[in-house]
Amino acid sequence: MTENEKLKKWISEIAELCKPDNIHLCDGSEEEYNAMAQLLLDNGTFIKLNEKLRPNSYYAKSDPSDVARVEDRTFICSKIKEDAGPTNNWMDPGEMRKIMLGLYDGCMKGRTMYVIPFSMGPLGSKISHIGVEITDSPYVVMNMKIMTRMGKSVLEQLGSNGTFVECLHSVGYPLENGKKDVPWPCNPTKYIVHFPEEKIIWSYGSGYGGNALLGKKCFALRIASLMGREERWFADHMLIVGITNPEGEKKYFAAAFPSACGKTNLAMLTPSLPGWKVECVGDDIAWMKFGDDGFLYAVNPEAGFFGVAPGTSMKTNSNAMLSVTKNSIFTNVALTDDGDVWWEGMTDEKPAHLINWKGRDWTPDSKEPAAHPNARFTAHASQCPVIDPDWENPKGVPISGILFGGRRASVIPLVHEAFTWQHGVFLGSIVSSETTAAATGAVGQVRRDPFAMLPFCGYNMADYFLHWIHLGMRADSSKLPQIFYVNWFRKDEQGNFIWPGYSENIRVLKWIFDRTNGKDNFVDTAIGREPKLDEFDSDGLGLSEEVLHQLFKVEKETGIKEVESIREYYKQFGDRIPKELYDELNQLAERINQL
Ligand code: O2Y
Ligand code: MN
Repeated sequence: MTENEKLKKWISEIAELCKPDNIHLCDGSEEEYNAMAQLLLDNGTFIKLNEKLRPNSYYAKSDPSDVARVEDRTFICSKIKEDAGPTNNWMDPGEMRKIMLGLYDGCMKGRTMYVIPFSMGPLGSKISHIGVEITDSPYVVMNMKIMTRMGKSVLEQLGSNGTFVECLHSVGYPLENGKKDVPWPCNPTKYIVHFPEEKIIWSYGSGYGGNALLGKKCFALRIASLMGREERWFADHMLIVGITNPEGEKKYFAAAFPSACGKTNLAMLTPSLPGWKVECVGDDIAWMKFGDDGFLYAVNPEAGFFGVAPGTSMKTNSNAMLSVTKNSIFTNVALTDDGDVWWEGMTDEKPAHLINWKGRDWTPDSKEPAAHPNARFTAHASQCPVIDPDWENPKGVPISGILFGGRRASVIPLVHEAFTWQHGVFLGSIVSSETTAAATGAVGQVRRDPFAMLPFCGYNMADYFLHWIHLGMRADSSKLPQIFYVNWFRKDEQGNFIWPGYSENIRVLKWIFDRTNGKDNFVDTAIGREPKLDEFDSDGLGLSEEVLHQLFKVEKETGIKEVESIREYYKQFGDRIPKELYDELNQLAERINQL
């Protein structure tokens, strides 16, 4: 079993509460993975994909009620409500404990309880941390095998007295008195709960994605953000890329974007400019700690991609497509007649017939989509053709620049740089994006998503801003990453995108890269440093002078409105917003008024 005292005790406590028929301690072996797959095939959860077309890969469709993270059921149960802040759901920890213990009582009857020891980050790295997820879902075990380093090696690392984050998960579908299982067990009652003081995660009722793979959003962001505040490091919703210029110089960058802004596409970018190379360290989460040399180092705590499938194609992200050619799990995509997968946007031509994610016949004339908009692929990072050679370096990779971004049709230019770290934290705090058809609610509404962390910060977002300011103050400013803000989505008056995006984004990265070498390729504007137009590489794009100006335009009228909107948004945090951010806002207002 395990020699770890804390783990032994916890396993027996949870077994007593959840009352499973069996307990299985996961060793992380291929045999175990295959055995789980067989269980899921036997249960009708999985269909094996055509071995010739998609070797060693599986297809699952979830219950139609269990298709995405449930933000309204996600809670930060700190002792004091204000510590969770106005942007998190909160409940008293004692009250929540009572509810959850009631739900967990006997919830694994008739099932096996799987114990998954996992490491977020390369095993043994000073930046990494260990968790143990207890779950009654073999689908979760298989996804955790791809998304984390898990099993025997982690138990060895834990030893007899190592510590770990407790992550408890149940689909909430006990099989009592001979009740038959269903392909996607789940429960209409769902709770995704975090106890920040104890650093414990309790999840109930969902088998999907971030609700169930507790190493990802729950641990690597919500709980890790708390750990980072205590231990002076950053847990952030950021991709990490290595960029090499034609002269062979390599630098690493981290970038935070709200959803539907092409994060995975940027993480695996195929540059249009000759001689430039982009390599992927991670596509979703970065843990960043200061090294003994004073520089900031990042690791990707994950070992795989849980990427959104619709919209991914050989044109938009060939490296993601090539990452999922084998050994992958697909959830809520559509099934082709020859036993492969398909989703909207995958090919120009739509297949004549499919089985859609609801298990119904589908043709191009169908009214409902083939794949659910949040359909996912799970694939190991090592399968990515442009995975960075240092993606598992226990030291992490040194970060030269941090990018924030969002989807804005106007107001925000293609790229600007913060004047200082503090100004950069201000830019992170005001990240905003316009809603797309993929999100619920009205299309085109501006939503603030500070640091792209709104659903993922384990404590009061205003205190999180202060944490970023404090770590910057403590650091050697000459060694801090420079901070940038990008917007690929600016539109003209007719509503057409004026920047080509995708592979051409390397042109923006090139300017950023040169800035981190101190190149004098910028002009100061009211909002930050922007490219000197003759120093920005737009050769061959065929953009008119007018369009180029429009890409970088900062206007007084819209700028004043933006300042007002930021003031309004800051109000919800009351006096917890750091004074430094109001200083930045007031200075911005002054500069804009002088336009
Ligand atoms: O719906 C889910 O559970 C997946 S959400 C997700 C998955 C991978 C990367 N990012 C996200 C996100 O919501 O930011
Ligand atoms: Mn994400």
